[in-house]
Amino acid sequence: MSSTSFRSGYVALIGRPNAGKSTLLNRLVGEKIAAVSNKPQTTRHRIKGIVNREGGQIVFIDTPGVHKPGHLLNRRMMSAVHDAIMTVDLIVLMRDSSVSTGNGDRFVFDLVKQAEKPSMLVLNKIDKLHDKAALLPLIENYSTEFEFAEIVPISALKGDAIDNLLDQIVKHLPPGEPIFADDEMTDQSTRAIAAEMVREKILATTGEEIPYVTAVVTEVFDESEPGLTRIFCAIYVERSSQKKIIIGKQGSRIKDIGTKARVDIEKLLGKKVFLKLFVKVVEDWRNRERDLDDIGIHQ
Ligand SMILES: Nc1nc2c(ncn2[C@@H]2O[C@H](COP(=O)(O)OP(=O)(O)OP(=O)(O)O)[C@@H](O)[C@H]2O)c(=O)[nH]1
Ligand SMILES: [Mg+2]
Repeated sequence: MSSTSFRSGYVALIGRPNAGKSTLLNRLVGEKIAAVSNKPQTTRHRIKGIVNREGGQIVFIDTPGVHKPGHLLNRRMMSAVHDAIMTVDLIVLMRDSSVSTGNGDRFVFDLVKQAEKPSMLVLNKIDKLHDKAALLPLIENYSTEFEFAEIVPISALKGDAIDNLLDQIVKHLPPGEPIFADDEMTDQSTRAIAAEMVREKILATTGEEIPYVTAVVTEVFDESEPGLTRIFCAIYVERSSQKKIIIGKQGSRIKDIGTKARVDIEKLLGKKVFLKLFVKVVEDWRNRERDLDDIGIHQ
């Protein structure tokens, strides 16, 4: 492959919460680097994932799902979306094809339209459709309003049509050299991914308000002992009643969260992990600049 035909660039994954953006990112990168859950607003900051193909390098930017911001946390999440849209070469608008259109869709769509950049529409979760003909009205609806460079139906979960998606994306990137070395996978530190894995298990094992009032920070990441990484993570909640829920009866829930998160972190590091979790009550952290900075959700 001559260097002139090589293509490279940044691609933003944009969409409503739960569209499957982080599921796709993990699949493309081939490692679990982003938290995934069936609760909306799982992703809180931009996560880069680098994918190398024969003819190009794609730097994906996973973003928080587009929603109406309430707390300062949510405002920062939405500015992460705007910043991503501004800086990329190509926008991938991702939509859950198994749910019907709502007002939120309109809002995401307008964001993409206003960017005036090459954009692709990815219709995800086709594995949930009994009849693929259900895609047709969606395709028709979207394509009358905007000239998408491509419309690609996929299943991020099952891995259907992913190769084709990557081919289509590379085609729409500008010619250029690789941006990152070919052994680089993400911009996320292992300590940040460890915290996200813990948060993912909290999202999976709790309901109601807990997912939204919880943040996780890795406070100790000690690799001094060969073959064993010691990780201490602080779980932030806003009230002591929420702390009780996270801990569970005789510590059963926090133990379960720790065991499950440890499995994922060990897989990522390829090493044994000692994981210690503790819960901190930090009132109103979602509205405080300092706490958000500490948690790694930057402006
Ligand atoms: N059946 C099916 N489920 C999927 C597919 N892709 C993602 N999901 C599920 O959809 C839910 C949301 O997935 P995420 O990847 O966390 O969605 P997201 O768009 O990153 O969500 P936010 O971070 O909240 O914006 C999870 O339960 C996934 O397992 C798919 O192709 N098929
Ligand atoms: Mg996500």
